[in-house]
Amino acid sequence: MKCKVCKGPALIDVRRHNANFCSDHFIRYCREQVSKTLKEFDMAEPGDRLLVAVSGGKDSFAVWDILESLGFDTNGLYVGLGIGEYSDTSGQYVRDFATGRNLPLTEIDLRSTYDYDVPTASAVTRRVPCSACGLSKRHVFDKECRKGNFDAIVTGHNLDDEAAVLYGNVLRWQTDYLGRQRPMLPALNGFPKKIKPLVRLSERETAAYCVLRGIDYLVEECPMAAGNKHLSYKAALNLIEEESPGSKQAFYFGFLRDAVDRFDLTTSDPNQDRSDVATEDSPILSPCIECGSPTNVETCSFCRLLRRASGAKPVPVELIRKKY
Ligand code: Q46
Ligand code: ZN
Ligand code: ZN
Repeated sequence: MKCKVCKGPALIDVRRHNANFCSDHFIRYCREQVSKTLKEFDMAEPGDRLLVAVSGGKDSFAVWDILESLGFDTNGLYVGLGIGEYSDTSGQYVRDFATGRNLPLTEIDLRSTYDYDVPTASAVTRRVPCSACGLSKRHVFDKECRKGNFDAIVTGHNLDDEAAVLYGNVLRWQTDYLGRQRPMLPALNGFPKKIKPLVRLSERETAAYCVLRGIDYLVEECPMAAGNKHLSYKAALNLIEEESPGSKQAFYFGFLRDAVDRFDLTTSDPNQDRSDVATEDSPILSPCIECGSPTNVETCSFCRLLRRASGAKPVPVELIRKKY
């Protein structure tokens, strides 16, 4: 196996591009893919200040490292979710990464800032853990992005993540969600710009990138992810990809090219507060009466969650895991 670029011994194959790379050229390939994505979807320009949401896993470290290498002014943001040992360990990985590279890091811990954690919020609101978690993270991301006047909030979603979400949404024709599956959501109506620069890289590639860059990441998955439908969608797509390399990329990028514009970015249902994906065509947004975030209802969903979860008796992770 020879590197496509230098013809030296290759370390990794990227079957969907029919290419093999040595370590240096694989790292270069990953950075080029991100650079191409940033331009293609109008995500960021040189000099932009980017707030990178980091979890301790391979994807968020890879995107942070790549954006740094491309010369962006980055700041990490870690949200302590209070998911038992998993959160304690992931927080330590993030701190070590930031300190080791001398990168600025903002930490917001849900328990010490809002007096709740994800397992407790899930129990008291009867939301599945990932729904309570996603709502909390989105609120903190938006708030910190506005507060720090960053140009965009960056998340480490990769090609496998996006293809799996798309697969699930298509399987059930969740047209409300299909419209928001863009790798770049512009800043609108008081919401910051949101970007996913890793959508051209697979999960295997972000893991290999971290290994080759000597990045120590948390391999363990969040214990709340078990039973998450996306895992089975990923497994299904992996089978197809194995038989026909390039299928995931064709599926996701074909959707972005030919179909995403046919779906609305927002819902008109006032009971579903989807203001985080608001556009010019959205229902009128006004400040949440409690936190001031833009919303299409009186009190935003985060503040409604907060009312019920904040100060509630903490619920252990194990109890929630058994339930879902
Ligand atoms: S952290 Fe949160 Fe994920 Fe854990 S509870 Fe679900 S959403 S799985 S990215
Ligand atoms: Zn090479
Ligand atoms: Zn609010």
